[in-house]
Amino acid sequence: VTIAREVREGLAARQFRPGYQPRISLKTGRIAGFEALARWQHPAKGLLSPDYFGSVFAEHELSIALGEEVIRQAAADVRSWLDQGLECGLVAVNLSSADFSDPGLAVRILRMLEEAGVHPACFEVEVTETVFLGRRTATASSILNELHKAGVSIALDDFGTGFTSLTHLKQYPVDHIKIDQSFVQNLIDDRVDAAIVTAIVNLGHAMGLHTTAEGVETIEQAERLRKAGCDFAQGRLYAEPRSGAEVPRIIRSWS
Ligand code: G
Ligand code: G
Ligand code: MN
Ligand code: NA
Repeated sequence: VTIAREVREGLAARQFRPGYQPRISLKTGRIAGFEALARWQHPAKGLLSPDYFGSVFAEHELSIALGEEVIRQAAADVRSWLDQGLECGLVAVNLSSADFSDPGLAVRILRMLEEAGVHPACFEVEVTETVFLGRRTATASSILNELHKAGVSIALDDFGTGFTSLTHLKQYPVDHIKIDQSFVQNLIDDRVDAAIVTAIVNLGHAMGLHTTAEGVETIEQAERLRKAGCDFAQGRLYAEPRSGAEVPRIIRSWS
């Protein structure tokens, strides 16, 4: 069986769900939000991450179907947390370039949020700069503008790697920069990585954007990031991605 076929079957059997990883404010030490990451509760293979099935994010039809499953569940979860009086902050979902092959992507996302009774301002979409390359940049631009106008926050994911061009920060409605974990990993020992992180944080602030450091694993890294002025941190130091059922406990322990 190909992975695409397996994923299709898993989707039909409702085996996919979001894993939520908290994002913590380095200023207050409180929860600022969560990133929803697709997870597969496989009947035979256990809990699988995109290491196993992530290749389908490059396939238009399947990435869209999987994204829809994650967004729908995330929206329902947010509604239920808010109903319990829990402040979950901004909940982010990831979009791949393939998702932008659908010109109706923004309308579809906004409809899912509306159906769940969740305000768009509770949501964020994370995109990497690959969506700004290739033939469909005009479509990507209008989709992001549509989402942004409705109140959805736009995050640039994996910032600083691959296709970074500062022009993207001018051309697209970006609210939030997520500093790639590769710069965070050796932040303490590598002066170049430390300089890059500081430069990204300063650039973000000069433009009025929020900054999050990803892949934060140690207290030393978090402390260095806080001193550099980085707003938020995400990583194993705080929590691995967890099921929706575990989120209320995470919110309570960080508030
Ligand atoms: O936890 P981690 O292994 O989940 O994530 C691996 C990669 O998969 C990340 O780059 C993340 O952006 C991507 N990813 C996770 N969930 C989704 C999703 O629902 N849609 C898309 N397009 N990408 C996702
Ligand atoms: O969407 P994005 O490409 O940013 O996906 C983030 C990835 O980082 C996911 O695969 C997630 O599981 C992973 N991750 C989360 N916390 C940590 C961490 O502390 N260290 C490392 N190396 N990876 C992490
Ligand atoms: Mn991400
Ligand atoms: Na990232």
